[in-house]
Amino acid sequence: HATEAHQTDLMTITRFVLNEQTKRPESRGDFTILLNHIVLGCKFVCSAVNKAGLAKLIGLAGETNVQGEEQKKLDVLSNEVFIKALVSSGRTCILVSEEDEEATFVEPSLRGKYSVVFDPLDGSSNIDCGVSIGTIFGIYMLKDSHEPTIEDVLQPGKNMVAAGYCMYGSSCTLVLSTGTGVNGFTLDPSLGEFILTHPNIKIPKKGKIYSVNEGNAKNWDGPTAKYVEKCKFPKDGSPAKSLRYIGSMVADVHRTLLYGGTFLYPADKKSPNGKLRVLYEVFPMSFLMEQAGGQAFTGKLRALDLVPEKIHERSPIFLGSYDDIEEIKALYAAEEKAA
Ligand code: P6P
Repeated sequence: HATEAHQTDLMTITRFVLNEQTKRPESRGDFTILLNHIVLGCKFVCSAVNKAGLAKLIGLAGETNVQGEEQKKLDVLSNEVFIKALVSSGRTCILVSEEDEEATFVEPSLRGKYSVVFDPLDGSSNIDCGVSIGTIFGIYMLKDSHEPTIEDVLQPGKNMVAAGYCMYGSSCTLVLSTGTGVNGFTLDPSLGEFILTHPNIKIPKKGKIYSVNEGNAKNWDGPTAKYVEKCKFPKDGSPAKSLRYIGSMVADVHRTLLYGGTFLYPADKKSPNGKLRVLYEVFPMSFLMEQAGGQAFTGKLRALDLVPEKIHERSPIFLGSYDDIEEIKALYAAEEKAA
């Protein structure tokens, strides 16, 4: 009967979130409406990315497609779709996108109580070789109704009410947390619905994989170098870890969430704040990691405690299995003490 139930009792992402939200007395359905518009954006991007292989159809900026239309790069196109979907939801007030230098302040007639920070197509440089890429998003709720200012999105990640990513790979998987655990949904193209496929995701306490761009090794600081050395040449006789690095954050983080281990984008001499952006890469992934029982650390503090000063600022990030990140924190603490 279980399979029958599955076939007829479809747990779509909308139904799942509605169930969660109705448990909150103050909920008026706004979040569910907002999420539905984010899901619409993800469905569009999934379809466009899958077609991207037919380059002539999608083309790249500056090229024209078979209809002779000027084609936009996929990340520009995706950004426009998300901005329009979020504004038209009538539930947002400030939008921060990796693609836009300035934040978007929604006009008063369409203004709602949520701010959304997002990277519409992270890792888009990997499209041409078919590597999985993704949309990453985080959601803040405005405390009370006041004229929104940029300060309303320069909040620590721990104030986010929800975060998630959608990975465009062999299948289209949306992983979401609204603060009560992490759940994964897979797009069923025949229904056009995201169906619950990964309920209550928990990251293994320890992992056998580390994920970092070893090409930056010459620029790493002491603790990072020591941690990677320990992964490759363990002193306690345990087996060496495997290195898995895809170079697309959503894909590397999704594997880490499901299989365990660590994902690092450390600071280095060339980039003292690392490469990944605080608001729409570090915070959402750190939120998910903590909700799944893992940790996220910047080398100095808990990632979600960071208070951003600029909407595109960067931070080093070490995230993954709880015990593995404890090891990294101990190495940084030891360096702190020795200093
Ligand atoms: P590197 C992709 O360009 C990205 O922003 C993330 O998705 C990814 O984790 C990182 O950069 C890869 O950076 O320097 O290792 O190529």
